[in-house]
Amino acid sequence: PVTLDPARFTNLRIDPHDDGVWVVTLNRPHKRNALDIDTIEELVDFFSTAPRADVRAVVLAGAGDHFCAGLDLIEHHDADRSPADFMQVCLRWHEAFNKMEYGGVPVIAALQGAVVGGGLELASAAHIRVIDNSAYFALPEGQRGLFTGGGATIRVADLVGKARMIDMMLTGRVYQGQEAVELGLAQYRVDGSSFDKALELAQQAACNLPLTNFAICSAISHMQNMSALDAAYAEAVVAGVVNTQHDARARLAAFADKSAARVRPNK
Ligand code: 1HE
Repeated sequence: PVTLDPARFTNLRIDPHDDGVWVVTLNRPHKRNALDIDTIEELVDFFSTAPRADVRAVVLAGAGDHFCAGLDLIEHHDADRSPADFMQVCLRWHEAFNKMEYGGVPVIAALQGAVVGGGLELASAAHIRVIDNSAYFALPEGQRGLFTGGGATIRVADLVGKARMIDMMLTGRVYQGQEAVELGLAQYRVDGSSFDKALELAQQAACNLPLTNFAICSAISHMQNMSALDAAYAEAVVAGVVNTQHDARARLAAFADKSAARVRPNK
């Protein structure tokens, strides 16, 4: 494995736990965790390295009352970028978020307060999203004279559907609470702390075999981009590798000798 030294990160706070869960916290609460270039580069660094650094699952959180306010509008304003410059910025966002979604390490987003614009683009690249009662989702780009550039046209449209995404951008519509769960913006909503729930889910995911999680957190996303015929072929290849892995033998043996837990309905 390669080393992933928490000390090399500034805008992210990186906190490895003994069980292989790493907590990655956007740490510019005074700027509502707006995504400037340096933060994006740290996300690229972390999520490019994590799959090779024994990171078994990630909780992605935001410090303070808001998860993330999206693109750093002040940096963008001050930089007065050319079209080509901003295209390059967007390509770095895509690099970071693609490494998250396709990297093979489960990423659980713990959301509170504003999850807006690029903040929603970031959250939608996670594999599971958990909200508390303060969380709200929006795409205010339309009102700011901007357009999404961090993958929302793919991932947010995928979560809520094209028509809802267009409405969110045209009218600034905000989704929160149970409605956000029903739309698929989040999979869990808790009355208490979204961080605690996200950590619990990450700990559960970290108990799976890493190769299995790699398949779940990369193959399914890749397959969505394929024709059904190619996806079925790729599924067979992935299952060929994953379902014959040496480390799975003990789990299968435990099922065979009846010592493994059975799947039961919720109480
Ligand atoms: C920021 C940003 C930001 C806050 N860039 N600095 N995103 C948006 O349009 C969301 C813009 N932000 C907001 O609507 C609000 O700030 C919040 C709802 C997130 C939080 O409200 P509030 O009242 O708690 O904070 P605030 O007073 O608005 O902001 C506190 C500070 O954070 C203030 O800085 P200060 O130095 O004056 O104290 C704000 O300037 C700063 N701040 N949000 C920079 N976004 C690849 S394309 C992606 C396209 C987009 O993401 S467009 C952005 C959409």
